[in-house]
Amino acid sequence: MIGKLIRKKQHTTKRNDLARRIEMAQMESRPAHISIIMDGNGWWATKKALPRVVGHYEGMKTVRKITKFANKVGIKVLTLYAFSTENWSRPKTEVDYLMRLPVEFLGTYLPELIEQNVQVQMIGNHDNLPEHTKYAIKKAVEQTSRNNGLILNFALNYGSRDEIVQSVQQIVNKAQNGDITCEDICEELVSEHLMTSHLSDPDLLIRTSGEIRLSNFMLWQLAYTEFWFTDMLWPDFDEECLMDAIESFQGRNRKFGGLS
Ligand code: V07
Repeated sequence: MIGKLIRKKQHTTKRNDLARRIEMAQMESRPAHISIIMDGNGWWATKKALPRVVGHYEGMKTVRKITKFANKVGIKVLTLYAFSTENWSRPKTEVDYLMRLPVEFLGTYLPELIEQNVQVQMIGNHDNLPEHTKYAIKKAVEQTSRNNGLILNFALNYGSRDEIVQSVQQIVNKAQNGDITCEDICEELVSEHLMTSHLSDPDLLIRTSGEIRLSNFMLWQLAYTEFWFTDMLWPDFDEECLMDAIESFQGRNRKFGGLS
């Protein structure tokens, strides 16, 4: 009985603490755009002697939790690295499972996203995705296109070098057609030809699972971004972890504010 009361008290304290942290964070400039490399899902499952796909499923539930929370904190854009161009080299059964997750996620949570005024967007090359994946995404993008809350931007079959190559091809094409000259090519023009042309660059990048690298993710866009790495595996990542990252970002920004 006493144990139960203590646990209840701890739970309430934690919730109040988080509410206080959100309030504090909202008093300072928040990162408008957060990007996350959601790593450690397979390892999370393997550690528990479960099939890797169980980790992916749990990771999907974390996506829901973090989206809801980011929206509540007032983040404008959340870009999530869901599937890289390199992920095709995984076993076929795992790739097939991963390609079902957008369908599963949107089948379950699309009504909730609509209710929360979230706008679903996508970056990556979608030509070679399975039809069921493409259909689910197209529907979600269409049905949320008039929402003006958080932009939930999934990077799916995305590779940054691939994106830069595509941008260069488009620019050269315009130059050959005489639409632009060599002198017109500048940083803004390159940015305008990336898949993120309509978005601001990320202010904060988070990578879970202890890996300290970018793995071909938003190489151009991350030029001035603050990085935050954690050993936490993505299925265990929660609201408090995101607040830790946001507070760390605000702490770093404060220092720059003092100097400028
Ligand atoms: C995937 C769960 C999260 C951890 C990373 C790997 C596994 C959500 C989506 C998704 C994608 C597009 C969309 C709606 C949902 C997803 C893949 C993998 C391929 F419109 N989670 N998640 N897609 N994982």
